[in-house]
Amino acid sequence: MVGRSNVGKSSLINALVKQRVARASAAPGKTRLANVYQVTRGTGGAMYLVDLPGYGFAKGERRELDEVTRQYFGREGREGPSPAAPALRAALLIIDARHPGLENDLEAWRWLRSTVERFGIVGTKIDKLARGERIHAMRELESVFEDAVLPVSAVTGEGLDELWKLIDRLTRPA
Ligand SMILES: Nc1nc2c(ncn2[C@@H]2O[C@H](COP(=O)(O)OP(=O)(O)OP(=O)(O)O)[C@@H](O)[C@H]2O)c(=O)[nH]1
Ligand SMILES: [Mg+2]
Repeated sequence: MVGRSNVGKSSLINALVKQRVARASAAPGKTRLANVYQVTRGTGGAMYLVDLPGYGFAKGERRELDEVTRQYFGREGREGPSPAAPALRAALLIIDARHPGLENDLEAWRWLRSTVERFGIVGTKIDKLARGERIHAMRELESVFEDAVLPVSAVTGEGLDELWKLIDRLTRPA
């Protein structure tokens, strides 16, 4: 899970596993380290959901992504915290559906595109948008990120089944 601070990455992990494992908070900058959660599901082997620190929180932050995230996905990340081989590390870029096209999200997207083989884009907090706003926001998101964007909400549970399917697709061995 990669995304701006306070966008709802930790909440999404909790919603996906239907448990409070990750610490979420109304104050940005809650997650400071890579938190790795091993998930065992009915079929298939174990997989790891990784909650990464958000970006855009610290003032004067010069890089588009924090060092933990860069190391996790970067070439230097081979000894990183996840037992998964780097080639099997997929990213989910989590965007606040209310704010398409923020500069730091775009920078993160560009960085992922050039670094991570597989990634998907998720528009979260979709519950905060009324029907009309939502259509507009999703269209905007898909045009900015040049790809399908999955609308989800950690609060209502909308889109979580589809998110699991996306995760399955991204983590399936080639
Ligand atoms: N309405 C709504 N609120 C949400 C949703 N997801 C998260 N939130 C709220 O957004 C705030 C931030 O959530 P976190 O999950 O801590 O965000 P984060 O991305 O992990 O933040 P950092 O750890 O700082 O990077 C909390 O107050 C959550 O309750 C959602 O889908 N809908
Ligand atoms: Mg967090």
